[in-house]
Amino acid sequence: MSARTLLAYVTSDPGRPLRQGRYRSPLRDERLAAWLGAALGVLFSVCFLTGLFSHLHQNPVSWLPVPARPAGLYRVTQGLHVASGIASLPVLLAKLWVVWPRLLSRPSFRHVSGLVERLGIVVLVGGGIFMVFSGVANIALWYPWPFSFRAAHFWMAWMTMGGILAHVGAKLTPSRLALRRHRPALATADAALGTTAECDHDGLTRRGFLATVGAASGALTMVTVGQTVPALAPFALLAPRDPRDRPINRTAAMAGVGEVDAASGYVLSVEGRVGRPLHLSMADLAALPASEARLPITCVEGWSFSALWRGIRLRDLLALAEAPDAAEVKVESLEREGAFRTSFVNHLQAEDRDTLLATHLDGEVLTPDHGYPLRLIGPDRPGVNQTKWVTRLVVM
Ligand SMILES: Nc1nc2c(c(=O)[nH]1)N[C@H]1C(S)=C(S)[C@@H](COP(=O)(O)O)O[C@H]1N2
Ligand SMILES: [Mo]
Repeated sequence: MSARTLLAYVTSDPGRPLRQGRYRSPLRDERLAAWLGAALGVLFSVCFLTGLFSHLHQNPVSWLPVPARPAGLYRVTQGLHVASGIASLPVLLAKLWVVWPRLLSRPSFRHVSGLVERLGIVVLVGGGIFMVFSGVANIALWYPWPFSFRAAHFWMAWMTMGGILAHVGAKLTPSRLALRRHRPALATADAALGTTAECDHDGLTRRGFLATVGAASGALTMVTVGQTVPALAPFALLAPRDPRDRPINRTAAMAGVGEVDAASGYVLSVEGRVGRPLHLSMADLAALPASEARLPITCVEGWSFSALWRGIRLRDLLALAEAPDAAEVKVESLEREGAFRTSFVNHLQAEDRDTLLATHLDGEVLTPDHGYPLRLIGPDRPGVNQTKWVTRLVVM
């Protein structure tokens, strides 16, 4: 059976469950679709813009270096990114529920614009579901797909936003009209949806439905956002990681980093475009002046915790190595392979007084899993760029 016959079968055979109008609900109307659409538009836009900021951090471009200040900016934007994505889940489901009879209706391709609109909706619905699903799966560290999460999540975001813009363009006027009307006219759009639209029915009212969706969305936010908002940490029942435990995604063992001590021959090298290359033993490092900074560590997955870090300022090491002004640095780990074994520090972040090669976390020597003997920690950087087990700095 071809896909086309199958679609015709489920949507038009009077005995089939998905036949249009089979499930009559007065809630399936344009006005509710418009409200849910507006909410999704806001949530997806916040998600998209904060996602672009995160992408810029992880795929730096030379003409737009991300500043080091405000130090907690990435913590806020990435918290918003994950929270708005999670909050959109019930809204997306509700919107699909409201409009699906129309999605399954037999398309009329008499006008090219109708075909274009329908194709846009395929991108929009498929993209929206993919974005929310892949994002939530990534938080759960679950990768049930063969492709790169980051590339797919990034490119699909553009396609979904394109679909949203086209959809908003097509629906702006009808939605405005639907929102302005107090009682929707029975004969128009509602009839096209195959539903009746009386307001005096026994089930949920439109307002009640919206309130339920809003409450579901708020509840989901409430049980997850504590992974990045300390005051709400006790309620973060559904967050996969508790920031109060200082989560670790990759342990020293997972990264293949064995025991590091004075006897293991560890050195920190500073090389590249420098006047005086450095090779510092653990004793050399201990003799350098230490500084302190209170900085958050913010995983792209949405959890964060703030801590007091102590270590050597990156800019002091660069000065010692006689690096040129506005130097940029590639930071390398003892880890042999793995996507996050290196990171890039732009000149704004390299010059910042709080960008440290940390030796201590909250007054204690780093544990091997937190990056002993030396880990990068800098203001306004995603967790993936806070490289652990640092052994080499290459000045560029
Ligand atoms: N070398 C190396 N550094 C790394 C990683 C890694 O896999 N390898 N993971 C990063 C990620 S994704 C995060 S969120 C932070 C977490 O730091 P923590 O493990 O000390 O909490 O470390 C970062 N540093
Ligand atoms: Mo992370």
